[in-house]
Amino acid sequence: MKKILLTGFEAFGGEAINPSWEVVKRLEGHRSDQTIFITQLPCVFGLSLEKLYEKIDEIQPDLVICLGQAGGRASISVEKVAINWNDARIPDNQQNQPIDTAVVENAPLAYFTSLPCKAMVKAMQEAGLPASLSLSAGSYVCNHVMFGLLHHLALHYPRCKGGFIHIPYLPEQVASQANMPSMSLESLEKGLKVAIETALKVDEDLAISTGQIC
Ligand code: PCA
Repeated sequence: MKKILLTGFEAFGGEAINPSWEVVKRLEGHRSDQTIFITQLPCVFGLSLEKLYEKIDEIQPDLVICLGQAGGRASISVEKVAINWNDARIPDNQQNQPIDTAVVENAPLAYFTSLPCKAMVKAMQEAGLPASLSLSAGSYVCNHVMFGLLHHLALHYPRCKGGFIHIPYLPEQVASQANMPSMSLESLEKGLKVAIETALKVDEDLAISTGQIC
């Protein structure tokens, strides 16, 4: 029985919902060979990581995938890299706005995901869903959470795979905006199921090019 922890964020930046939490709620539950646990993270520097570490220590999962909204992106993007740098474009949900600070002092400058990211992207593409590899999770709360996750796993849970997936807006978030990409909850759910299955079964990532966004 594999234990999987999925996280989604609360809404931020003036939005009423966050698609990452909407889709994660649909994925919770037991299946024959796996249990998916979910938790919502606050869109707050520091506090988001405290909550994530608490859940990981409680559940002791085999796989952790954190999800977040990337408004403006058109595909489900599996993040390759997390950097040890906070640089907030807008204040978080508790009005913190760190500029040019480390996520974790005296830690590596960056981590690569331990997910088989190319295999996950390819599997979603083959299932007919727009998916790509992303080379930057930004420098806001999502990158902060991804970096903290990979540092925590490297130090305390080296056998647990972890990483981050950014997802587009939901259609209702962009209904009045011309030319803003979105993806339906049904497609997001389908894509993430494929991504999770692939993350569980593939240990060595594919040596192929899948198409990247920078
Ligand atoms: N997206 C933000 C933080 C929370 C979320 O869903 C980000 O990309 O940093």
